[in-house]
Amino acid sequence: MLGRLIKLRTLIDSRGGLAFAESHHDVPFEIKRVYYIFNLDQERKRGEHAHKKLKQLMICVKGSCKVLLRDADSSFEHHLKEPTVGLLVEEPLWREMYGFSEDCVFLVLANEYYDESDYIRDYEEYVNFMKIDENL
Ligand code: T46
Repeated sequence: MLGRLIKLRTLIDSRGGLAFAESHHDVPFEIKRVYYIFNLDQERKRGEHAHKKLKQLMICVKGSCKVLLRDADSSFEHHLKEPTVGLLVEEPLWREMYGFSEDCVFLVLANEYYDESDYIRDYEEYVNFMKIDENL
């Protein structure tokens, strides 16, 4: 499997559910940024990039979607459908998100501020980056 699933601490009572994540306690990094995608086109993919250094916890807080994680040798498809489960991605994996349900809201907790220079948006470039990384 690529990526790691984390069960978030969750409290459920007659009023509903409450899930939470704290830096270093539930998420193994300092959370510096939160972002989410919503009103998603069900026919289109998001992602199709890798991050060189960024660490993320991805949570489908509403609805469901698929996340494909890929490295130079293998790939793994996750089906996120629980608001209490996060997908931890700490390595520079290629990722694609698709198969969004109509109501999907996909939340990301990240350890760094937005930095376009951390993105690799071309798959061949990603494979070369991984080869260089292996040789270091
Ligand atoms: C990810 C998925 C779920 C910003 O200005 N600040 C930000 O914090 C982010 C995340 C994006 N942007 C800008 C960069 C692009 O000009 O928003 C534009 C769209 O970003 P992008 O094409 O990367 O969107 P997605 O949905 O393909 O990917 C984003 C995140 O980049 C990615 O890390 O996990 O959402």
